[in-house]
Amino acid sequence: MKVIHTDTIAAQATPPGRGGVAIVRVSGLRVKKIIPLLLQCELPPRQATYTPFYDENDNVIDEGIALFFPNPHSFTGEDVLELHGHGGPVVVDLLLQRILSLGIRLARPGEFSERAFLNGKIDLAQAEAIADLIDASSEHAARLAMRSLQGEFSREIKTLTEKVIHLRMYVEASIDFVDEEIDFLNDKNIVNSMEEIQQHLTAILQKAKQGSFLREGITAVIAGEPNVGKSSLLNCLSGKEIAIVTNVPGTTRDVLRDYILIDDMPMHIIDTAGLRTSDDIVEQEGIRRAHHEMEKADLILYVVDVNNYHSKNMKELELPEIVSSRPVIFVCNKIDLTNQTPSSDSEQGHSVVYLSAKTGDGVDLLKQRIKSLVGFKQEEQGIFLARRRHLDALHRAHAHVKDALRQLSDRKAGELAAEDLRLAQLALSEITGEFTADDLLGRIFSSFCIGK
Ligand SMILES: Nc1nc2c(ncn2[C@@H]2O[C@H](COP(=O)(O)OP(=O)(O)OP(=O)(O)O)[C@@H](O)[C@H]2O)c(=O)[nH]1
Ligand SMILES: [Mg+2]
Repeated sequence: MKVIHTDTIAAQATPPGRGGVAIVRVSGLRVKKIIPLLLQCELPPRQATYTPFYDENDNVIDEGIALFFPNPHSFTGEDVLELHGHGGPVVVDLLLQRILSLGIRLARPGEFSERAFLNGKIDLAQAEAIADLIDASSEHAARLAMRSLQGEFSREIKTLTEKVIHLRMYVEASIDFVDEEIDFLNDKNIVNSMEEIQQHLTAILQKAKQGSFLREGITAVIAGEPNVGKSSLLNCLSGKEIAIVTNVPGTTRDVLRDYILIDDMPMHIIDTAGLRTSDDIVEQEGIRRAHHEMEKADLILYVVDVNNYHSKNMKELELPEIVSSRPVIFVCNKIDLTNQTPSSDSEQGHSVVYLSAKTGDGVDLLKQRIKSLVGFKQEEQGIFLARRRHLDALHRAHAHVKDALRQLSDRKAGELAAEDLRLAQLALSEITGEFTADDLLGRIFSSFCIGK
């Protein structure tokens, strides 16, 4: 589907501020008209031309390289002009003002990518991969974003969607031709295909989940009683003196945050107020906030002082209820005081790491434990840098296929199974953007940078 946009858009594609080169990009129907006005020459397609850029009084604003990409062979699929000039904020502004005076408007964030999507140059997952590549916080994430941009994720989703469509057609045809005595409800092929699709979906979900850790990071909340060394652990993990550490119980009141990489896995770490009953109104608020953060956490690092811990059995620890409903690692801190060696164990079904936040001994073991607990693997083969919306769509597709199987095997309801397959197909096609609501598109592209 080719969408014709009547208005032509322009924006600086390079970051604002001073730099060697700045690029201004223009896309749309008016590009051909403004080239002679702006450059006083014609541009051959896709060839670099060194030329002055003129204002309305024939004064030279700047000079540099001009490139013309006639449609459809451009990023947006429209006529595109790129002007590479000097990277000074004032000169770029003058050039943009001149372009805007020629009946062109400033592009919204992500509008070039949105046009590329609407003109069928890239699908939605690829458009998102562009933003992810720009925003990548590690080499690993950047490589994965590039692979999605090249269409690897989309291809996998399309293959799966085709399998669903194929099966759906088969089921629907079987319903229509019941007279021909095709006993499709007992057709093993249908059930087998559904199970195969379900397995395929599970595998993709697994890879996508891995990728979503890489893209969005996990949130780990450090919690525990006062004075056990929570803030010391935050400082140690982040390598900065973020939190105040004192031997006064109840030092931390506010929620403190940092963002770190554990071998390329991004993690938001949050330090919280020590949990205890307190009459102090400020501390009470801090404890309330600590609970609030724990409720949202992907992982809780529950810190205990090893000196107290040893005298207790884990069962005797007075844990807040929330701790039992989240993945948790028990961090037995201050082993330097007991001369223990760092270790990583499982005790009564819980992950326990013995370390010293003061000396840093054992902190690497904690990092390894965090990675294995969230299922993070270093190898990137087959992982997709998925967004939450992709995971959500994959989960829905998975649930619909599961329902379809149930309709067929338990209730012998062929029509309902066909409907479930249709819903599974719809959920999958949201990922590549074949069926996506306009407001979702708006939300996705508005988070892009201007000029992209
Ligand atoms: N020897 C030793 N002391 C530690 C260790 N970790 C923390 N401490 C000390 O324990 C005291 C409390 O440390 P914090 O990091 O402030 O503890 P906290 O859990 O954040 O305490 P609150 O904010 O009051 O809840 C400080 O005196 C730290 O120096 C450790 O591994 N070994
Ligand atoms: Mg603290």
